[in-house]
Amino acid sequence: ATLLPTPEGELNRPGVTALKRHANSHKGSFGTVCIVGGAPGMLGAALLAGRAALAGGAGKVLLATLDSRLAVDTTQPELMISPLSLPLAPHSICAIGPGLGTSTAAQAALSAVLAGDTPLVIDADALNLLAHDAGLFATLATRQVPAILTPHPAEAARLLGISSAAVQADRLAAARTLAARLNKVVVLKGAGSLIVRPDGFYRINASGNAALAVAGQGDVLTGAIAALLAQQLSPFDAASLAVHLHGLVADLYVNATGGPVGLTASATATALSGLINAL
Ligand code: NPW
Ligand code: AMP
Ligand code: MG
Repeated sequence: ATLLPTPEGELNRPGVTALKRHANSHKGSFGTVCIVGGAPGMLGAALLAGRAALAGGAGKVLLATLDSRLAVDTTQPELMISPLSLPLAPHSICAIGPGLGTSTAAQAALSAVLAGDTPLVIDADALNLLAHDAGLFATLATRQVPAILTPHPAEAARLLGISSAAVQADRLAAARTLAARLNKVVVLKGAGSLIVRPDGFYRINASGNAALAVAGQGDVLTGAIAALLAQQLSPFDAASLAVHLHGLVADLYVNATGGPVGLTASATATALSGLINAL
C-alpha cells in the first residue's frame, strides 16, 4: 500500500527500516519518552500522549505532570507518572505541551527543557507559550538540537502573529515560514497535514478524515511522533510516519464502521501499534 505520497517520490514508507527489531533488543533499545504536560483539568492530554508513545513502541514512557494528583493510570500502569520537578529524570525524547497550560510553572518547564539538549516534540500549550514569549521563541530558533513543532491552524496563527484564516488560506506558506524562522520541522495539522523541513521541503499527508476532529487527537499524535523519534527515525520521517499512521487509523475506522462518528483519541492510540506491526 502507498503509505505517504512524497514530492521526492522515493520514500513512501518513511523511516520504516529503523523500526525493525532485532531478536536481542531490549527496552533500552527503543528509547525513553518523557511527556511534560497535564495541568489540572487537562491530565487526560498527557495520558493520551503517553499511551500513544507506548503504542508507538517507545521502550519506556514517563509523564511529568503539573497536576500532582495522579500517581498511576490503572488502565495503563506501564506509564510512570510523577509530578513535574526540574530537572527532569533522564530520558531520550521530551514531548512538551499536551495539557500543559500556560501557568508560570508551565513556562518554567518549557524554559528548562529548551535549556537542555534533549530532542523535542513541541505541541499545544508549549506552542502557545512560545507565541507569547519572544525570548523562548528565539532560544528555540537558535537551539541546535532536533525538534518537531505540531501546531493546529490556531496555534500556527498565534506563532506567526496572523489569523487562523490567513494560515488556512496558504497552509504551505505558513508552515514553511514557521519552519524557516525556527529552523525546525513543522507539522501543520488539519485535513491534508503538511510536514515541512526548515529548507522548505515538505510532504502532504493523504490519510485521515473528520473522525479525527475530536478532543485529544492532537495529543495522541504528539505521543506517536515522540515514540518514533525515540526509535531513531529522523525528525522529518518520525513526523511523516506518525501523521500518516494517525490518519490511517481514522480511515480504517470509517471503512469498518461506515462513518466518522465515535473514534476516540484513546482508541486511536491503541490502534497505532497494529499499524506499526503491519508496516
Ligand atoms: P476556531 O474555533 O476555528 O476559531 P486551542 P486546544 C482551531 C489540551 N487538551 N482547522 C479552532 O479555532 C491541549 O493539549 C486537553 C481549523 C479551535 O477552536 C492543550 O494543552 C484534553 N482550525 C489545551 O487543551 C483534550 C482549527 O483551534 C481552536 C483546527 C488547549 O488546546 C483536548 C482550538 O485551539 C485538548 O487536546 C483545524 N483543523 N484545529 C484533555 N483530555 O485533557 C484547531 N483549530 O484554543 O489552542 O485549544 O487545541 O483545545
Ligand atoms: P488537535 O487539534 O491538536 O487535537 O489535533 C487534531 C488532530 O486531528 C490533528 O492531527 C489533525 O490533523 C487531525 N484532524 C482534525 N480534523 C481533521 C480532518 N477534518 N481531517 C483530517 N485530520 C484531521
Ligand atoms: Mg492539540
